[in-house]
Amino acid sequence: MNKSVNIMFCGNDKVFDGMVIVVLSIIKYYKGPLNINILTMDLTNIEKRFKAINEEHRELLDSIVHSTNKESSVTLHDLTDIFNNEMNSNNINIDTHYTPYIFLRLLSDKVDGLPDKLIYLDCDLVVYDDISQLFNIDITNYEIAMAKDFYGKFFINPRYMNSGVVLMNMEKIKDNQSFEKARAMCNTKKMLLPDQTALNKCCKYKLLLKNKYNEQNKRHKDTIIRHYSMKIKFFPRPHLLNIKPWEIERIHDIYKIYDYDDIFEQYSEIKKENSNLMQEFQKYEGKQKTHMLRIFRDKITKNGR
Ligand SMILES: [Mn+2]
Repeated sequence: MNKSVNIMFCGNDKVFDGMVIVVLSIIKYYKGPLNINILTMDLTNIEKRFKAINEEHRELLDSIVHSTNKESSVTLHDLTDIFNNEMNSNNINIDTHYTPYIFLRLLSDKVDGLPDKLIYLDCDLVVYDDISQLFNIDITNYEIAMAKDFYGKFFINPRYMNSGVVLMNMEKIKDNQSFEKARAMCNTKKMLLPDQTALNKCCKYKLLLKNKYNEQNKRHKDTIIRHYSMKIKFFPRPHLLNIKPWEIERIHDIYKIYDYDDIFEQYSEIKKENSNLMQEFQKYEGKQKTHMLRIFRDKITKNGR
């Protein structure tokens, strides 16, 4: 049996479309076994739309990865109880522009059955080359490995890293109690980008990844992962642009990106056949966008923070 590439996704059913696109783009280039772990939770008691990823979603992803490798697997982990115990009741960052699902990956040290080494991936990215290149990077002596944050390196600090792609060494993370510290920080300190800032601050041994593993601006020749995170545009006036990889028309019309149309085709086919599991409207960016614009303006006019 080949060594598998271990992947972790986090979220609710709203990001499932993104997960499908990430997985389709991974198996386009990597044909070996994948061990995919999804961390999810049901928070419908907080908001109706906070629904967990369910067994049917898992089966669909499972059938997708099996199309290229029979040894691949998809496992669902329900963290509702763990989250409620660790972060819900006394978390001062809970009621912000972000959903509580951003905290899931900070709970991964509490989950039984996760592999010791894994790649956490956001659901708003597209893989353009063999993912095992990232997985095989040696992080024996580090807790995590991340690439720089495209805007954070200007606005926050030059070493500020983006948490959309994180190669994790779970053993080291547990030994150093890094995520425990990160959770405590999120529960007690008001932060603009809580989960990402906590990861940056509470993990002591971080390896800096090359930008090609988490390219947030545009695809270059060597780009392995393109992360479609929010963009700041200056013309005709400063504004934010948040186009996600599953928004086919906007990706085409605004970004003029056509280089994963084959993935779109597969995605649309899957969506047609599984409309009950996929999203009709995926845009829940309103609050987040307003918040980010405020951070951005504050930084520029220097009256923020
Ligand atoms: Mn992202």
